[in-house]
Amino acid sequence: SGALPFVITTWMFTNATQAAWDAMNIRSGNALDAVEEGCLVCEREQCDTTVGYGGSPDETGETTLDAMIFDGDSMDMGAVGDLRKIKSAISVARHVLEYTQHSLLVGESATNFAKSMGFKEENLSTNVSIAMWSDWKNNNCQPNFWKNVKPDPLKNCGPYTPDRYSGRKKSMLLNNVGFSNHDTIGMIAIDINKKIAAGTSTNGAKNKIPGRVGDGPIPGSGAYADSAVGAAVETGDGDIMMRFSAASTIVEMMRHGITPKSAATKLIGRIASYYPNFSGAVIAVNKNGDFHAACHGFPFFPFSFASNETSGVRVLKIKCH
Ligand code: SD4
Repeated sequence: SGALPFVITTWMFTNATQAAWDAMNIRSGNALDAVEEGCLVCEREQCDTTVGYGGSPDETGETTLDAMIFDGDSMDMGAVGDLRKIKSAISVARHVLEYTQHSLLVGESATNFAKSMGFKEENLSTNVSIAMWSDWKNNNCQPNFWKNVKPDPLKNCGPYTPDRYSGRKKSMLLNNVGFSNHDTIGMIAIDINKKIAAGTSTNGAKNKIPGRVGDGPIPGSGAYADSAVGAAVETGDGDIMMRFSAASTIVEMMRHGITPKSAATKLIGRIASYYPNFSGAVIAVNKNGDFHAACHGFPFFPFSFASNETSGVRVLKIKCH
């Protein structure tokens, strides 16, 4: 910690972390460019199949994307939720930031906005996402996100296991540590001018009800940044985490002198006190580059970071409660 500039990213999305680092240090971009370029790598690589196209089909089989980018100097941001048929959600979010006075655009209207900005309309389904969906559908499992409707235990409705779907690259499985429905990329970058930016990108939750938007594009929930204080990002069960405004709560705690470690741990503990079975993780960073992660509901949480002190990208793992 303490070495700036600095990039930190949820999970073992090391190529994304490297791209963000290079954006600042080779291509002399700012923290915002770093977050966009880093998240774009995951959208292209379909990190864990939970970022980008071809993952998390909704009840109708469609993949939809959520993304946000947050500028901690200006407190300006842009986000898209339930974005359809456009692959690079983080760049559409950047366009919302750069070209509009809005913060969040959703659904088909967000698609139309993206098209008007020159983005290409594409089908986000792949053989893998269609296999995920038809497997769920054909096993006649009940929807996963309806209260009081449980899957039939006699049917093959168990948790999604990636190896059941051929065509999925081995490298895409590395990050699956018992947490296969929720792997947002959340990224924080601090550049040489001490500008802090944060962002998220995800295809949300598998078998979600159409129209569902997760925590990712919600300012103060999926990510929050304030260059005067620090930033936080989260990953996990967004439907639950959204109720706690985790990222902005952590930043406000740090503003009042609480350490990243204590802020992250307290927030995760508070969510767990209501939802003992939730899965999720947060990363908190202060403006000096001190960081800490906290997690719940799975054995451990890996994340990666890069600074002048790490030659290349380094991966850390913390144990969860
Ligand atoms: C969501 N939070 O839409 C996202 C998914 C996720 O880590 O975090 N994955 O619920």
